[in-house]
Amino acid sequence: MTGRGVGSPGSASSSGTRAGLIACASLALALAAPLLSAAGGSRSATGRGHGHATILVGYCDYTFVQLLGTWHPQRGWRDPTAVDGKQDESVFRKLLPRGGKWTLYHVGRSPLVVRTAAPQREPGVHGEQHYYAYLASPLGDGWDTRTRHWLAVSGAETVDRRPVKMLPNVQDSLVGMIRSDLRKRGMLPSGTFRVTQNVDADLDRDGKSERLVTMEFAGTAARTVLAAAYGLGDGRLAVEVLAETGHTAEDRTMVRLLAVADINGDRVREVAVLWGIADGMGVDVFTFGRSGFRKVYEEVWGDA
Ligand SMILES: [Ca+2]
Ligand SMILES: [Ca+2]
Repeated sequence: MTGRGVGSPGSASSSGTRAGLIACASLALALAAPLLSAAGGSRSATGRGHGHATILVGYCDYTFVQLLGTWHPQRGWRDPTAVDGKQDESVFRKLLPRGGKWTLYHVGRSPLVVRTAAPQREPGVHGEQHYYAYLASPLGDGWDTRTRHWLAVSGAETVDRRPVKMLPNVQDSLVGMIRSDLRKRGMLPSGTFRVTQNVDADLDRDGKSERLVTMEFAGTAARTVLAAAYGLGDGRLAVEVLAETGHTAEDRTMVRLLAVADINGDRVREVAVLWGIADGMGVDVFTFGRSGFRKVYEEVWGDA
């Protein structure tokens, strides 16, 4: 995998932001769990201004960081094509300088800080450009396939060190509510499933946790669904499917929660999803707000 592209962003999953609502009195209990102690996490993003720095968002595996997109206080979220629409090499090199400092996030792990060597650009098979830089010191061996992938952020003033609570991978009451809601809406296959990721995190700092759950269904309708649930403040629960696998050749073959961190320091955490297709991989980044989740990047690359 060298960061070579197989397609352009934009083929968003049809499941993108389909939200449903559940009325449930017990929800307050489920979602009002306080944040884990911030002890040791007081250096989290502050929400203060960033000046005019552009924040870079990338994907990292063992050896390289690949640019997914950028965030700027005035320009907002932009994908690499928008950043470098004229394929201006100088812009690219300015965005990814040699010795660039990146913070790596992975759900369930403490942030890592790494530096990159000189940047490189490589054309994808459809003519788009992919931007990446090898790590000055590769992460090395010892990372398994589930922890070799990280979300990478550069240019941010702060590091989001608040803990993300990894819950037991069991069908607890909230997972049951999510499953029931999606089943009613025809968005889940029947049959047994297992929970492979069950994460509590206060995305918007309102003191109440949001829930992110990955469910893997077995059997003839085998499928993986990554869903999110959040309270609306009036006793109702909203449920969205952020990513899912499918059965056609173009469908995703794997989806997994990659990272939960406040990339741009606006006090609201973003959610990154790693996914696979038949001949490549990709990452989606979602923001979270009053209207739920919104996808701001979708980048795909492959082995071709
Ligand atoms: Ca919250
Ligand atoms: Ca944020």
